Amino acid sequence: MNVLEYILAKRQMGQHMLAVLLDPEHEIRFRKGELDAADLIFVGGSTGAISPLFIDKIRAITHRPIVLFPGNPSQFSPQADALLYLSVLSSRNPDLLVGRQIDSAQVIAQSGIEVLPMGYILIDGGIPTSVVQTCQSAPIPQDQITLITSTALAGQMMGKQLIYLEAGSGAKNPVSIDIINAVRQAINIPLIVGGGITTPQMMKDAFRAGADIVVIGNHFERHPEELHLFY
Ligand code: 1GP
Repeated sequence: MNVLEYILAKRQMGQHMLAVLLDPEHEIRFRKGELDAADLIFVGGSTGAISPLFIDKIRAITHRPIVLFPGNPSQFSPQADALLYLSVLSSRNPDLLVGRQIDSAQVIAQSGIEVLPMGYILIDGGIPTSVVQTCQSAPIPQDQITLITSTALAGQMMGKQLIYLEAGSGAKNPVSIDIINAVRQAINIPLIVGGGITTPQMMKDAFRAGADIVVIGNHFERHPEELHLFY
């Protein structure tokens, strides 16, 4: 079963998924088996390269699928199980919409890695997050729900297989319940939500509003021992 089939199968069974985001520039603080409490392991989100050794280290401690979530085209490692092949749909910068994808297309295709086409929508998280700086693209204000919903819907109609609503790592304001709700009503592909989620209740609220996958990075970097509390 590939990663998309795994996600769709869980979704069909009505199961929500927790993705733990690991930064390749930081030490992995989880012990063997602990990450199995999550459903997916995302790797990336910073500027640092992703070494094969980093993927090997994760594999040594968990059987969960390892999915690349690159901050730039150099964050690629064929050792992972799949790649979130993202297009920043909230941007009007052609480089983020299609340019970087073209630059990395040949290498990715030749690697044979599973590619997951994903519409990535930056939403204002209340503080200047690194993802906004990396993308150099303004996030959509949280009150522009119609624009956010239309952007997600356009992504689905363009053939994306996943939509990611991103408030940015360490966001003060996570993506609101109203936004998740509205986007859920509009699309029928898996919906990922992340940025600033730090408690089991916040995760559950996002699931209840319609998120299929919640991504948590910062909180588990500080408190890896709390992962089991989220299930
Ligand atoms: C960032 O959405 C992810 O890309 C996770 O954000 O680090 O705030 O959990 P946090």
